[in-house]
Amino acid sequence: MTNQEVPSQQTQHNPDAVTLLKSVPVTYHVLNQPEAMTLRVNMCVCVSGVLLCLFSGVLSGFSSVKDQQHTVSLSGKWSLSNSNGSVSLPAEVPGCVHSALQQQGYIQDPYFRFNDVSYRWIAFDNWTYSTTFNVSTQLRSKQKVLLVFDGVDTVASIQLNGVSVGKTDNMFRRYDLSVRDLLTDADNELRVSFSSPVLYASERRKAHSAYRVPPECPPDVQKGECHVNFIRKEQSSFSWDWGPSFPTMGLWKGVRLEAFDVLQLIQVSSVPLYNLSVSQWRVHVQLLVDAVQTTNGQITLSIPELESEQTVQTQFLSGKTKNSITLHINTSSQVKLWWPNGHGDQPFYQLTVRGFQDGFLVLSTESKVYFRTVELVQEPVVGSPGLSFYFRINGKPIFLKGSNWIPAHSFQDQVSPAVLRNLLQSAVDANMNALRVWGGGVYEQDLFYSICDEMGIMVWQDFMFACAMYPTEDDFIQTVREEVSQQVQRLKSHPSVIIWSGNNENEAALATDWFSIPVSQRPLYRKDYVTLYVNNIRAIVREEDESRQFLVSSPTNGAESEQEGWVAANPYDPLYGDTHFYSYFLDCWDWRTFPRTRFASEYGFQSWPSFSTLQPVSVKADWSYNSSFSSHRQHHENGNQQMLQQAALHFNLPNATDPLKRFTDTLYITQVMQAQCVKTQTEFYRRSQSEIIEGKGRTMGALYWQLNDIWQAPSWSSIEFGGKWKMLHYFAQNFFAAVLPVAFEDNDTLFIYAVSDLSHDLKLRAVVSVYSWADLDPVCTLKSDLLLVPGGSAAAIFKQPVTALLAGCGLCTRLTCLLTFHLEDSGGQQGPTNHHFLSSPKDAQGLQRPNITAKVQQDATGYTVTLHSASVAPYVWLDVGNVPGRFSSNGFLMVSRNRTVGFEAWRSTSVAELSRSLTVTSLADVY
Ligand code: BMA
Repeated sequence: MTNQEVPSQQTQHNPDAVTLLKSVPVTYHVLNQPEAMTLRVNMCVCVSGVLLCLFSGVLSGFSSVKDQQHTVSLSGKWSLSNSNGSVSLPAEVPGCVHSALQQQGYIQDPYFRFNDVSYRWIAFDNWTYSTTFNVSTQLRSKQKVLLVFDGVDTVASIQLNGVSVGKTDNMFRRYDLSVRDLLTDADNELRVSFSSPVLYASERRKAHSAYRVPPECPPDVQKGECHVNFIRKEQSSFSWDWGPSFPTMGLWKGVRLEAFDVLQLIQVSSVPLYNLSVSQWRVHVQLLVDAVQTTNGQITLSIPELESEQTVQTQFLSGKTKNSITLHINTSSQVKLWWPNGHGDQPFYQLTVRGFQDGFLVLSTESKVYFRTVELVQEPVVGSPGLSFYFRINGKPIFLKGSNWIPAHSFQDQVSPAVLRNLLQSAVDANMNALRVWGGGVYEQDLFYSICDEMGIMVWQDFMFACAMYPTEDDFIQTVREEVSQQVQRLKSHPSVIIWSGNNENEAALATDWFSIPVSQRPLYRKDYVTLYVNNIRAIVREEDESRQFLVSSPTNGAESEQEGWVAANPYDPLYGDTHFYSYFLDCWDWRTFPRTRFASEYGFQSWPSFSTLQPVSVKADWSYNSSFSSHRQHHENGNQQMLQQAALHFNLPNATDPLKRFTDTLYITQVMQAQCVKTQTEFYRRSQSEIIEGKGRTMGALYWQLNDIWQAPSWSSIEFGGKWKMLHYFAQNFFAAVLPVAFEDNDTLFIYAVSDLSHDLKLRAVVSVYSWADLDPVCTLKSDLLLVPGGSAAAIFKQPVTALLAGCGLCTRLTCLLTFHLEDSGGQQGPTNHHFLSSPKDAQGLQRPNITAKVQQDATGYTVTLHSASVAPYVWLDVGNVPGRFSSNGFLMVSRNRTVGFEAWRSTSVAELSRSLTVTSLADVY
């Protein structure tokens, strides 16, 4: 194992320097600000090789000190063995058993074909991680030494040098164990023995004999394990309707020793709060500190860039305690605000925190502070019996555009920074400004939230409870309480996090009786629900974080649910709160089927990933839509049939005689269906933002289900496992554009709305072009009058009966023609060009094979593909197989003879490779 001793916070000093410092007062200047940063060293002494200095004057940008803390990382190579010792191998920490077995060649890729089932045994065995390490005498001489585990997955007992030092039962908690007296000069042996999470969950279920806590098991189609609600672990790790069952075990985050004499800073958080009445910002800083003994001290906070500094006297109490201090920001400072993507920049300030004891510096840390306010507005709506439900950031109502985030891999150790960055960049590149971290996965790693801060992605953060009832035994509640308080402390400094939500769909599960609970027993389950989410989780969140609201569930009626005793009669009520809506059989091209909700936090349709994503985990025998592989990867009951049924409403289904072509065409048609369905639904939500119709509307959020995938399988995602964009993600780029024209028909009248997320008003007109399916030149073009479209609104800009429109346009009928349209102002086109089909493409007359030819080229800006088409081609899809990267646009309607798109490669490639790999498919090609 690696055994690196790193002094944390302070730099090691050369003892030779002591003489100099002792006799000559030295003044340190920090570059650029000599005055503000002056520090006098009055005296220094050297104790056990550690330099202790007494300072006076203004401290900043410098640290040295009494309490030299040591961090010894215990991450690296460990040993791993199963319960009877038949398997024994090296294992990386952080990591998990499955990853270790794969890395050492004991198992194949767990994602290959049916391996999720073949490797089921792994999670039924018990596994022990062990390591030996040495520590210096210096470290052992410290007053306190903590053995810190940032994440233990999940049920384990920990032994140091043969002595039991702790037990764990919650993968979402950090554990720190006091171990100083157990450390020796010789090799120290650390063992972490994991119990099978599957067997543990089942034992907990048995122990809870009083009543069942449903669902006991997942549906058979998921091929998963039972009773996941009895273990505080990623709920989807026992299988989900888009994911495999890999109940992991392991040290999934870092392990280290922390040694100190005075105190140890465990967590620092900073929450900016704005006082409207005096127009002043303050930053509420909380330090979670572990002190060896109670001492008086002093804490200094400063944000030099805002000329704000504050020093308070404090007491560091013995043990683990929170110290809260408020830094008032100088009112004359111009504070730059953090904005969501598309609404402004994401500036931050550096906050410096220093703690002193008896004049000695005992803690020192720096962190980023982003200033923004967030409000969830639930207030009466004119013309409606319900309440509004929208977010106001820095006083500005913001329409949330985005998706839902699930774990990016079954094995969290394989979620690299590059994977996170790529997925989040893809979200931003599709004009998203929000993601919901869904409650059946994990609280994401710090980097996820830091990237969201940087990119302006707002995060709706669920607590990790999903689609189930949960037990409320005392030990369960206690571990959840610790989990919640640690997670809130860890995440609350991130401006990206705008709301906490207690769980995924558990209010709905209770209210609409998913689990057939007898009426007489329902009060019991309601009581458990309120105990867990309201009396415990909500209470802790409110105590820890006054800057954000807490919703008990998603979906929920929010304030109305609270009125109804936390479980509303209909949590899906479009008049209140958020909704989740799925309907696979109703025609998704018909906007009337969608609820005109205040906020759509989930909705979606499945599709298959592309062939290049499936190929590495399958063999030739699997490459048909009816293969056992295709059924095996589908975890949603009847999902494969549902996709084809929905697709068949508007498209001819692929019927090629060549089996491989038929398979790839079918993958394509599922993506076309999904992209078009989610487009229609999202456009409906965006155009509903300014209207109230029959009390419903003022929709202020559209987060489709789901952004990413956990493995290579059919799902609701818009990005495939591995990062490849599905057609839906390319569509999202357009349907989430800041300025968007949306068309729909109501009683045979065509409406075009202009939707704008901009802050300023626009004067726009709609330009509508009518094309014949058989011809690449427009039949006619219509223009509306200019209309004022206020920033942050949706306005009807064009209205005409379809029959009149077609009659004025030559020989067009619904079957022979289609429309494209865009918005323009005096400066030219605003937003993307959109289209509206007047009939299902399967009924279109004149649609032909376009015989598209493509030429790949490379210029100074990168790779381009120039297409040439012989006729109108819907859903033109470019695919370069397994060359990772993305096109500038894809899946588009081609109504021109030529079109050039860019390709951004994510690794080095060549014109030759791209030309070889490129396929171009359009709708008529699969008929
Ligand atoms: C919602 C989500 C997930 C699920 C998805 C698709 O209910 O919260 O639980 O994966 O629908 O069924």
